[in-house]
Amino acid sequence: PNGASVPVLVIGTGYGGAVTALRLAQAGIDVQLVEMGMAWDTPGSDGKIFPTSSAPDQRSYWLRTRTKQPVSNFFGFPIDKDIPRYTGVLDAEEFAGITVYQGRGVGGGSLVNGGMAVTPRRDLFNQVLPTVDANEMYDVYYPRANAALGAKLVDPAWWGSTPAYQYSRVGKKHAERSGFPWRFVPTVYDWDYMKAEAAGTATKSALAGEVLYGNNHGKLSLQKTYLAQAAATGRVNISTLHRVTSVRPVSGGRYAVVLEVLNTSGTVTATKEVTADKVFFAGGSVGTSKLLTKLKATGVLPALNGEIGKGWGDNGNVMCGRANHMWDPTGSLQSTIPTIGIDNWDAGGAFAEVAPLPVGIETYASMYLSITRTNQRASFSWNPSTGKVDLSWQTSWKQTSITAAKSIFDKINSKEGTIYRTDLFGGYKIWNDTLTYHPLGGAVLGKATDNYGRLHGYPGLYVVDGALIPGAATVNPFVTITALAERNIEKIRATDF
Ligand code: FAE
Repeated sequence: PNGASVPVLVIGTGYGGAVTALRLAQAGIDVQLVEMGMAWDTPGSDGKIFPTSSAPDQRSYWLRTRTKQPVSNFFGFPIDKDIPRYTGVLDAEEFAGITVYQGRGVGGGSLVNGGMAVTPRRDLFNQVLPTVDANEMYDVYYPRANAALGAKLVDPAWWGSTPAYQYSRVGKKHAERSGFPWRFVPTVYDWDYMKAEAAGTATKSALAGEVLYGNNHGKLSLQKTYLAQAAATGRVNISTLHRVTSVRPVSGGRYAVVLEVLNTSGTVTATKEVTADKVFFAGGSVGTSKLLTKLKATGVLPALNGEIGKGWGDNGNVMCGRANHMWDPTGSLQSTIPTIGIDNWDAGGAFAEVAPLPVGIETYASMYLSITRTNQRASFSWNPSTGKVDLSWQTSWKQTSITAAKSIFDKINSKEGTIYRTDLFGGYKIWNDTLTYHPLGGAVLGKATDNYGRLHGYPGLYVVDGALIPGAATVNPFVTITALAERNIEKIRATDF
């Protein structure tokens, strides 16, 4: 309530926020979580919490009046449509040079993501986080994170025979025939549930195209893992449709946090102020960076250092599709949960996930989301004339990523005698080079913060999310975000409480 005083306030309920809440609560500390999105625990009039993926409705998007589908065209035809403005689950946040997709609601990105739980290669770790002890991470914190997230490998025998992974098998075959190493990656989907979906004994979710606008079943989102454990301690409270707009120091080394209460149309219906001993920023790379950039520039937190808003990257994301021959169908049934990655990091700077195109009919398309090596980094800055935070990313910077991804797919196309699809992203584009699913950085570990996420200039303020990671993770990022949060909160709990 307005005027309340709490020991710990956590802004955001994604990976960083969920880890922080659980570990502090287990240590006997009361935690107040604040989430701008909805709870996603109540079915709509159709009896489902999340909408059908083939029929996006207002639940699909965060405060948009038109959908913005990452694969925007179907056999060349645009498929976006008007929807009512609503506090939906997927935010397609548009900056000048890039659209950044993010989850909104209790669970953050875990509500909408593909569930690929990938640990970076050990030999690449110090390129990702140079100031972090890799031995500690691989011995303690990655295993702890993967266990709590419920990351598991698909049963290879089932994978090898189910129609739902025909597209993955084609992807693997083509990688192998061009000499690229590939590997199974763990995921956070309940594999027994997916087998039951395939057998027709459970309500379909991954096998019904659900993922981008939420999974009604099967997905081990944070609501089912970290946040369920946190709730079980009895020490965690979550306020939804509450957006933090300001954090300022007050007497006694405490902080006043200003919150806007939203209705489901996104209108602010009330403003509250609460005080906290400690505030953890867990709004995700973009959410945390925007907030800190604004608070520094507007003189609310002037002692934050010059690294705030810097070191932001897109994890080198670029998307493409290939057109297979008639003898290589990818299947009309495609599980939305990817299971394999093609590793050409050393030779070409690309790790490509074999992605689904779950449209319910045979498309002969092989889809890929590539994560690539790129040194392009953008900065957030406060724009006083619009009252918003801008991002300096330029679309042309994706060329490095396209070149890296081509190191895999040009070779496969030439080996298979196939071509790129030009009917998926509009304008005959081969590459979707205008988006990222993996925003990282903006309050980088060891720069904007100390080596454990303590913000310079303000004791009691911490960054605990993807903003800490300097722009790239070499693979899909949520396991690294989770493991880093595990490492940092262990230290902070032991020394700052
Ligand atoms: P995040 O999960 O984004 O949580 C931040 C939370 O804070 C959100 O719930 C926000 O609504 C909330 N918030 C922000 N600002 C405020 C504020 N001012 N006041 C109150 N609340 C606020 O942050 N990663 C993988 O590793 N594997 C995948 O397969 C994968 N697939 C993806 C697919 C899609 C479509 C998308 C969008 C992402 C995918 N990701 C994947 C990325 C992954 O979900 C992302 O890196 C993490 O969710 C980031 O975790 P954070 O804790 O940083």
